[in-house]
Amino acid sequence: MQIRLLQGDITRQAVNAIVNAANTSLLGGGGVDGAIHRAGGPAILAACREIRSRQGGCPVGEAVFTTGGDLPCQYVIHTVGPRWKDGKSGEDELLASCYRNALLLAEKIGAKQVAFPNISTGIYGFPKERAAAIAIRTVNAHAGHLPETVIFVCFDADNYTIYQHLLS
Ligand code: AR6
Repeated sequence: MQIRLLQGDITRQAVNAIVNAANTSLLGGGGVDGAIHRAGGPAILAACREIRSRQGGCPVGEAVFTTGGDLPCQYVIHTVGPRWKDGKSGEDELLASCYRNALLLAEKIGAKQVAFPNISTGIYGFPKERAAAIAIRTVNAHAGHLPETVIFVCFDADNYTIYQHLLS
């Protein structure tokens, strides 16, 4: 598995699948979720509503997938990160589950390249360094399966610097 790092906007990534840091409602929100729904158009929300009617949203730590709509990617894998509380409420395990379940879903749909944002490190307040270590560890543990390429797309300079350091 190849791991790549870049700083930028995940909605511009022409890969098989990008991952969304959604919430349990799957109805959109701020941050990267808002950006994905804005750039991807109504087809993504329509697909999310269909999933909601089937299974009633997406629990924290799990993942579902939809079309990429108008985005240059084929699929969006929506996962729901944990809100940071005190670090003793299962946040680490739930964040690892997000990456693991998104990767398993990517494998299932045959996605060769997958781009991840820094799940939970924005509105949900997860400490960035701690989240990056979990993300890298969980992606490494999935090596040997699809996807062939994982791209960490950092939006903010802090995350980019942290990943640069941890991946070097
Ligand atoms: N491309 C890549 N990364 C981005 C982009 C973008 N266009 N925009 C923001 N980020 P956040 P969370 C980064 O807040 O913490 C939503 O309202 C951002 O810099 O998007 O998991 C959902 O609906 C940060 O590093 O997600 C939920 O309610 C990372 O994406 C809640 O926010 C995650 O920040 C989820 O909070």
